[in-house]
Amino acid sequence: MKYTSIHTTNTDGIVLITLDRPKALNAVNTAMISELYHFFTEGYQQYTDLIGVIITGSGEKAFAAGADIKEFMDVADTAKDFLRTGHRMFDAIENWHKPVIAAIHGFALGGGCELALACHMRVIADNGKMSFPEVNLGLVPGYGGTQRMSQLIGKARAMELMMTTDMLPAVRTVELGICNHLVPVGEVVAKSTEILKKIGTKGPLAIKHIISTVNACFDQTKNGYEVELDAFAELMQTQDFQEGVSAFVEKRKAEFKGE
Ligand code: DAK
Repeated sequence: MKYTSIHTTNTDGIVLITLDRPKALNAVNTAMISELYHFFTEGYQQYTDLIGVIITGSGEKAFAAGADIKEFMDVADTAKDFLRTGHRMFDAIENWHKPVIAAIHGFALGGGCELALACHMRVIADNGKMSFPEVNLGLVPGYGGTQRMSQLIGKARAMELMMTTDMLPAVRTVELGICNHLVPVGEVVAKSTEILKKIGTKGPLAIKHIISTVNACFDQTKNGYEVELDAFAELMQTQDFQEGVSAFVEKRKAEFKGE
């Protein structure tokens, strides 16, 4: 698939996905949704030794200023199908087997905020701002934002944020636990890369199961404790576990193969 709304670059197993619609402040349109879905389900397979992915926005003003308002005016009759296609993409990111970090500068609004929330972690620049403006348009967040934001900050704060459309400054997003780190403008990708490089020294199968077990905590169809038991038992059968223990005993760095 040829990407037109995003572009990707790979540096030492860390793929940087740049949302590439700077003239529209990287508003999330249908093409961007299908390209991101393609990347996280098929496109990534072209890269070997992948450690993780960083998603960022092009231009200086925004990570993404929402779903593309001009586009979704035309889809009122098929809104549910439209949203389900979006959900499928956001879920693919949330449940991806390797870490995904949103590197946020400027506006992360509405659907752009929801995209950041679907990632496993968030690094925000000091000019970053997050908000849900949907009620200004007579809507609710539709790409999982009501759920993921409530999971992160709790019911009362999520209610206020979505009802008032207050714009959260970067420092507040970190205080509330939405973003992991606050860094100067221009350093979001570097900080995200630093985190992924550290994760890249760990057992990849264990990292995959950290994602699935932590996600199970927020999945009402799953018993997270059972998911954890299964993950632990499975990991004990792996060569990575043997390698981790041997490296500890031999006082050397482990070299994990993801097997
Ligand atoms: N969609 C489309 N274009 C956008 C956009 C957006 N969300 N945000 C900005 N742009 C475009 C502007 O129209 C403008 O384009 P031109 O006029 O130059 O052609 C260009 O980006 C630059 O924007 P501004 O000139 O407005 O820049 P400023 O610095 O003055 O203002 C701003 C920046 C972020 C405060 C402002 O652009 C703004 O308020 N943007 C809209 C924010 C917003 O309300 N976002 C949408 C949230 S609601 C659905 C599925 C999902 C959703 C809805 C329905 N269905 C399946 C039906 C989700 C909805 C949302 O995300």
